[in-house]
Amino acid sequence: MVKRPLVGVLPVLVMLALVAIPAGGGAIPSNVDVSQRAGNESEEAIAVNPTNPQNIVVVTNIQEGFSGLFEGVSFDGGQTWTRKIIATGASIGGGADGLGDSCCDPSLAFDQYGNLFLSYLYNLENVVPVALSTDGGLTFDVIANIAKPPKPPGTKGPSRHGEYRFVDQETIVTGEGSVWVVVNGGGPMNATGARVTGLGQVGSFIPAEVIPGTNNCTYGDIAIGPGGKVMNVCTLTESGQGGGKLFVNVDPDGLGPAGFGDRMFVEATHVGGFDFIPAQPDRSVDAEPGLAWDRTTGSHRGRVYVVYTLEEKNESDDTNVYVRYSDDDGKTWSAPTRVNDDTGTNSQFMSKIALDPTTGDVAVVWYDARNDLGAGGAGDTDGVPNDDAQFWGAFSSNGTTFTPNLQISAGTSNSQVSGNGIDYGDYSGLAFYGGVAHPAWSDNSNSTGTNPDGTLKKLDIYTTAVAG
Ligand SMILES: [Ca+2]
Ligand SMILES: [Ca+2]
Ligand SMILES: [Ca+2]
Ligand SMILES: [Ca+2]
Repeated sequence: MVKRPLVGVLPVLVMLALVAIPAGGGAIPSNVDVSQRAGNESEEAIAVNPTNPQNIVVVTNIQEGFSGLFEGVSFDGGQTWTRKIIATGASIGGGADGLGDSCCDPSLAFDQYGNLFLSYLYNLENVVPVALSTDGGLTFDVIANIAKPPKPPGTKGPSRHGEYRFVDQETIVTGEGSVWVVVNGGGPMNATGARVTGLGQVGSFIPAEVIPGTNNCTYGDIAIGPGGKVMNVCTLTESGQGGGKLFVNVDPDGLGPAGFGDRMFVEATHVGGFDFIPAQPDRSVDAEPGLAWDRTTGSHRGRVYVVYTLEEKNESDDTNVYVRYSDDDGKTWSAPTRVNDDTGTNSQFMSKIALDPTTGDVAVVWYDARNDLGAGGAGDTDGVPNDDAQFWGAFSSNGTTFTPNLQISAGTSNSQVSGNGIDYGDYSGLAFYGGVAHPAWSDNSNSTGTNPDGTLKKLDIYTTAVAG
């Protein structure tokens, strides 16, 4: 997310140790440094190939000039990674890989056929690329550039004020034989999708739809439900340190002729579009809502989960991670369940949710400052309270009860000393398949001893495997 106007080989021990650790067992799972590169990496997307769960792909921002994206590809379940920089062209279609010029905001999704979709923001152009890989992330081709939706002649549709002055905050998802992209079109949110019938078999994207009532509603997510219906979530407003109202809209027939319906209110989070907390002092956080929709044949088929950050008292910096769910396509929502189980008042932020399509279970991960009391020790790098973060997570089979929280990162990070300018960025990454969660986060602890500029406290991208 741009949030305008602001504008190797691993040691044998690690290879042997990257075995999924059951949640709640108290042990911290073995961390792997995916990027191992000088400079800062942040804003990480991660996806697991359902046709070969040993195939995992990570794409992230790189700091220098926001020109190019880091990509890591693994074919051994995340133990070892090939690493490269992609999308370093000067304009659309440019560069050795044809991915053009990139700024940031990568989003990734594998589908049931093994197609890997990548979306990101160009540096210059106000369209959104969709790139497809049919070889597990080794190579990509841009198959579409999503443009401003056509204006229906003679109709008075949803407000489109300022549309496509810029594009921001795109997200790509798959499911039910479709791929969908949602993007902040400079005013309202826009969404489009395409039919997918097999590996490399992707139809044309439908003309982008304007999602009603979403002017200045952004930093959201999109999910595909049973039968191909689609839900968007976003947060109002896109600026400030308060507000942060969450709304969802549903397109009931997905790629069919019906558009998105009216927005439905979910929650007031007290987290504005740029809400500063000690652990994100340069970038701030937003409520960062995320969706996961159960398309399994299990007992909660049709249940859609939303995760978000809520600040208990506005400007208290006591942010917490909550989950609610809906069994009626967003019309009504369950009572909120607080996921983080600490007893203090420090910050939890930038959560991510993912649903395992083989079980219907959900995983939630987030950055967590619970162990930074400013008193030294493992959770505090500098004697200042609540400004250092670890990465934590929990699992649930129903959205109401969660496992005891699991510390995922072995180390403790301080985003500001990285000099990244955007701290850990705007989001974290999570994939969940076959009973194993694969989180991805920005980390400058150098707990693995593999960060080439770890002594300078630059950020690398870390991952691990956690059995849910
Ligand atoms: Ca606030
Ligand atoms: Ca808290
Ligand atoms: Ca501290
Ligand atoms: Ca680095």
